Amino acid sequence: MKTLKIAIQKSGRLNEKSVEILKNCGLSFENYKSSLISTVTNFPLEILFLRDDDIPEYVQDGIADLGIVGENVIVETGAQVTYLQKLGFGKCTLKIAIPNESQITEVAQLAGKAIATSYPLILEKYLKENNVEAEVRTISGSVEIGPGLGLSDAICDIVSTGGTLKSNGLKPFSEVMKSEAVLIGKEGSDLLPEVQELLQRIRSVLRAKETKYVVLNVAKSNLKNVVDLLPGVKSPTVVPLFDDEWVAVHSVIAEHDFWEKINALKAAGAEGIVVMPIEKIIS
Ligand code: PRT
Ligand code: ZN
Repeated sequence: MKTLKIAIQKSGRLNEKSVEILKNCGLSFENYKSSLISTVTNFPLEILFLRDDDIPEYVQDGIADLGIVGENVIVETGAQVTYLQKLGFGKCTLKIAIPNESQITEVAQLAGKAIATSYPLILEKYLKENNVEAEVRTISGSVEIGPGLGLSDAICDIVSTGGTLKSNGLKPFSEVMKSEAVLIGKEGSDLLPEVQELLQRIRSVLRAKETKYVVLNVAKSNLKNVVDLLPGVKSPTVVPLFDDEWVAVHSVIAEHDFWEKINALKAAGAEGIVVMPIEKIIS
């Protein structure tokens, strides 16, 4: 059996969630902050802890079989890799932002302006697509102070809450790309059985995150109304109670409309609703 290598961020915004998803897949490994490599004891896998910027190329060149990294970094490095699975964390948007007092209202008005960014390739492509000739100034960090220092008229940077822009007197202007953490693999190669196994585990963890396990009691006279609201994995489980006028219903419900569903269940006669997290859903 081949020992796979997966590259994840050593420290930074994606490290904790990357470790968490691998642990939730049932993988046992030590997560020493000082080590660059960790061996999984119950799966043929080694974990490489790297700077996120290096991860796409490690995977492209086959030094690592898999990687977890933000889409913004993959696109900026230009590495040729395959997206195996979006992972639902590290969500952010690369945006152009301008000073609050700026009069610019259209992308075309960026012509001739200087834009500071750590993402020159993505920004240049965006400007080209919009037929705008602007000066791209590459800086490696603290891009948001560019306009205040007179270094640029605008910036292009990652935004998540928008707090950093606000505290630097900037406002978002246009969206360049959305990003989240993705699992990547080498381009053009068939998936090894070990990779398929890991991918199946990751997908079952992601599915479980989107759903909750619900147990509720309902009078038999209201059962049909309650069951009509519940999908279950196939269909809800109905269990008799000691009081034979009542039953317990077990089901799963989606996270995205959770409260609407709970309120509808209560209105349909559900009582004693217990909600539990699900660890994995294996299909
Ligand atoms: O050391 P290493 O090179 O590995 O890490 P890094 O410092 O380059 O990256 P890191 O850990 O900061 O971010 C890793 C990845 O997280 C990024 O490539 C994005 O895919 C993703 N991500 C998600 C973010 C953010 N959210 C984010 N908010 N990356 C950076 N930011 C920064 C942004 O640059 C800006 O300075 O946070 C600030 C804006 O945040 P808000 O909330 O104020 O809008
Ligand atoms: Zn980095």
